[in-house]
Amino acid sequence: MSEAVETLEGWYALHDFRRIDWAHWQSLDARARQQARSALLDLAAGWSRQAAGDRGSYGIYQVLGHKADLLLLNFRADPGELAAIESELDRSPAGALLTRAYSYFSVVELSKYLARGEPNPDANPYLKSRLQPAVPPWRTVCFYPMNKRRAGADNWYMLPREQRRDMMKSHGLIGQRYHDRVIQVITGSQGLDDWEWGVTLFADDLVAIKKLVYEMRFDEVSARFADFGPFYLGLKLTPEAMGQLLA
Ligand code: 76R
Repeated sequence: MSEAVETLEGWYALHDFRRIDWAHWQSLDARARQQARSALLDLAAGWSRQAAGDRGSYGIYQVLGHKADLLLLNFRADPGELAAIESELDRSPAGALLTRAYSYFSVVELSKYLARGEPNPDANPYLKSRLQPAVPPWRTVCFYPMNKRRAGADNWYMLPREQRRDMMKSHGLIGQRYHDRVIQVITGSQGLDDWEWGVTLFADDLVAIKKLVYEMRFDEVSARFADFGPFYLGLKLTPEAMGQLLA
């Protein structure tokens, strides 16, 4: 058996993709629309207070295309807080308008392939900021789930650890060149959701995301060992702009 890589876990993540039920919205009068809008703004104000107190972070995005209308992204220390976020929304006056399109539950993960020494998040502010990520104010987000392949000779999990580490090093070097333009948050979901990892990429310019993902396709870790799920692309909304969608 080859040796598993140790991982560090941080905040839990819920990527909650919602569809706006426009038929239902059409059937509401102005007062009911207003109620739904202010319920949603109240919820977002609560998320914003958590973020201001470093007890979590959040981002709201308008999703392009048919797969969803909104992405409500929340990071929290406890999965119960994420469960509460879901049910508060569902029970609020906005709940009936926002049906579920997709969701992904995972936990921020750093692997120790490239770590030197024994990482200690309490003594290392950089590590802490990676494990408890702030959502950047950047315009675009891209989310997709992925697996590492287990097929014949291309079985990631049967490779010796050193070989995996060398490949991850090459992966990291490509990524590093996008350091100023793309922030990646890798969340692990082994045993938690349908895929093994969630990939969340933030950038101001979505072309930077496209170029990074394309370049990585040629790198062995992705070219030989990665299988990808659906891709979701979102543009950042202020809570007010989200509310405006329902006004
Ligand atoms: O965390 C670090 O910065 C150290 C180096 C590093 C690791 C360990 C790193 C860097 N990644 C790591 C782990 Mn990554 N990453 C992806 C994808 O679309 C694709 O081809 C793959 C999706 C992208 C785009 C990306 C970007 N990375 C991982 C893991 C866990 C694997 C495991 O443990 O087996 C996955 C699934 C994954 C996937 N990676 C970077 C980036 C970028 C941009 C960086 C550089 C970060 C920086 O230096 O700022």
